[in-house]
Amino acid sequence: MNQTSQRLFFGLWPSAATADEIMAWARDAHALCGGRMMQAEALHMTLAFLGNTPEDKVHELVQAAPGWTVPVGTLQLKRFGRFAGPRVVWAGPSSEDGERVPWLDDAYASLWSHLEGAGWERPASVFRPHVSLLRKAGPCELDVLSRPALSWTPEQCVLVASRPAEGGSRYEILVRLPIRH
Ligand code: 2AM
Repeated sequence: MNQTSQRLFFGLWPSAATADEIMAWARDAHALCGGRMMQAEALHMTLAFLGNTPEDKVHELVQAAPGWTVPVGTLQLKRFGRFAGPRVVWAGPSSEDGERVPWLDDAYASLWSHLEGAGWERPASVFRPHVSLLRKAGPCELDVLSRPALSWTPEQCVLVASRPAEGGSRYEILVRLPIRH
């Protein structure tokens, strides 16, 4: 196929072991809310969504991103949440600073300052870190769900192409960025 653009995003990717742990959250949420459960290998936390990107820009990013170091720490997934519009149910982090996790905000800012240097525009919307668990979920009262905090130190920050596939999207990792603990 002669592609003219690719749908891109940057995200933090869990190891297979952490993804298995996150799937326990997805199963709890699915029992309550229904919808379509994410597959373990597709779980991630989006840091920057770029959307449809022309091939020349994809090429530029693939060349530049291996030189961008992203600071990474440990986060605690502690809460379930829901985006009503896209009907997504997610797992989200908390810290002593409430819902903000300082190193995650730093990782977001660091990645976006690299992207701005490459001509991309930082979104005006607030960064709401989350790992999507369900899509097309029904309305549900998430307060009844609780799980022990799940500790996650992301091993990878990656540039990913999202391709349409049966039953959802298929994600292909294009670049692994260096991380700094
Ligand atoms: P999600 O992180 O809430 O699941 C690839 O599509 C990834 O980018 C998904 O993880 C998705 O949402 C996120 N994404 C899709 N469309 C988006 C948009 N318009 N703004 C921000 N993130 C988006």
